[in-house]
Amino acid sequence: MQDVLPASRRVLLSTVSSDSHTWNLVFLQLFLQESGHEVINMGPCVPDELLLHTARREQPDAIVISTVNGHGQADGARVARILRGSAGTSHIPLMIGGKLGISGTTDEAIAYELLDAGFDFVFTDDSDASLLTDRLTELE
Ligand code: B12
Repeated sequence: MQDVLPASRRVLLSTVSSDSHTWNLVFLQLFLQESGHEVINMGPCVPDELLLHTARREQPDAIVISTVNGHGQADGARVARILRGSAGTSHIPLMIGGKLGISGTTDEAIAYELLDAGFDFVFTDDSDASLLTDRLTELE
């Protein structure tokens, strides 16, 4: 019997404009690449406009945003609305994860706010990273 390999996705990996943390991005890049996905890593402190233009140009299979400085709640919601409201990016699956708020705890209310702003999937800090690869593999 032949093994069925999971689908390989082209992922645009970013953080939000205020967030200078970098090792979360390095971790996710390596994790996704080792899971068979292609990653375009935009690095820290990505301005909304740069993310918008890069997503429009690259047409990735998914945009994954990692944020840990606590401002993902506000910055993530803002950039989701921009990506969702723009021709050329509104159709791209959008995910966010990390430490989403400033309280340091898992806040379900923040997750719902981010879903409401336009994210397809929200991963809280205690989410198993394998859930991310599951969601990527399941994309149409
Ligand atoms: C190193 C560090 C810094 C360095 C960053 C250097 C760099 N270039 O990366 C410096 C000193 C610059 C820094 C600054 C700040 N930091 Co800092 N920092 C840290 C520290 C000590 C380690 C972060 C790290 O590298 N972890 C290793 C990586 C691999 O793990 P991770 O970031 O936790 O990510 C994991 C998960 O969150 C998850 N994950 C992350 N993203 C995603 C996305 C998806 C989709 C999924 C599925 C999972 C996922 O997977 C990762 C691996 O398990 C943490 C405390 C800690 N011990 O975690 C604080 C911490 C992240 N920092 C914090 C804060 C508050 C700040 C500052 C605001 C401090 C200040 N007042 O200036 C600034 C913000 C700067 C900015 N503009 O963003 C807080 C955030 C609090 C919160 N969100 O509740 C923390 C948690 C410290 C604390 N306990 O208060 N920081």
